Amino acid sequence: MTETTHARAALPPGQRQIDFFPRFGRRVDQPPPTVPAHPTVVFGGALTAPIEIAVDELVGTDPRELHADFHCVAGWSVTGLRWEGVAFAEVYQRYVAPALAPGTLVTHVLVRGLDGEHFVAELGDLLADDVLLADRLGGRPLDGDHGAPLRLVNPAQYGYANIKHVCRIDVLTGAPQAGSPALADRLLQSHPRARVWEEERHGTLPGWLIRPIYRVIKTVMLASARRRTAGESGH
Ligand SMILES: Nc1nc2c(c(=O)[nH]1)N[C@H]1C(S)=C(S)[C@@H](COP(=O)(O)O)O[C@H]1N2
Ligand SMILES: [Mo]
Repeated sequence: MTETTHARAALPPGQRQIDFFPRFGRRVDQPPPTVPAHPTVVFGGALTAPIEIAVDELVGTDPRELHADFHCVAGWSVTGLRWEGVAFAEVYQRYVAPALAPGTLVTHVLVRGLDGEHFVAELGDLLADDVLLADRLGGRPLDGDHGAPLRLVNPAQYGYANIKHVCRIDVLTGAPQAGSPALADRLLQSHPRARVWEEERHGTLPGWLIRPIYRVIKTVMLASARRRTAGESGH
């Protein structure tokens, strides 16, 4: 079992603990994506050829357990989640590294979900010991709310880096060119590293400065997440 390397008494700066794990994120207005009968992950980018691996095979028969807190950039945290899955570093060593042409220097990793959400992380941030591709939460298979069939779990990074419904992982030899984002995306711009203990909430503004805007979003979105949860358990 792995405890998160950032197991500390307090929460990261600007975070408040909540007592349930909401379905959250930019796509909450849509239902969770349909999971294929035999889900796979395609690895591509700087590989000599893309490879497709079944989720079951990726996770294997000896899953790793990770106890960790989860921190959303909007300011809520849940503590003591129990994930099971495979270490990202293990997947990288087993499948990705052998498929690279000699001399290829991977710097970044683009992780994509079935709903189209994605995040580009630095490779080093994903090779940490407590980064998992998880297929189970709280002793049960991941449900649609929290990222079925497989999600990235990196407790050191804000929720938006913890891509759900993972279906594709591209390794890159440089940071992708930033496009020209829409105004809303510029306002709530992600940080390339998104480390929670450094409060890297935002790409250009200091984390504490953007807190009030996120606090409003958190209040509104958590209220509807709570209503949805209550509605479901009422049946
Ligand atoms: N595929 C996908 N992954 C995603 C998101 C999303 O909308 N789609 N939202 C992100 C954000 S902003 C957060 S806070 C967490 C929320 O995870 P949860 O729904 O399990 O609480 O998922 C992250 N990963
Ligand atoms: Mo988030």
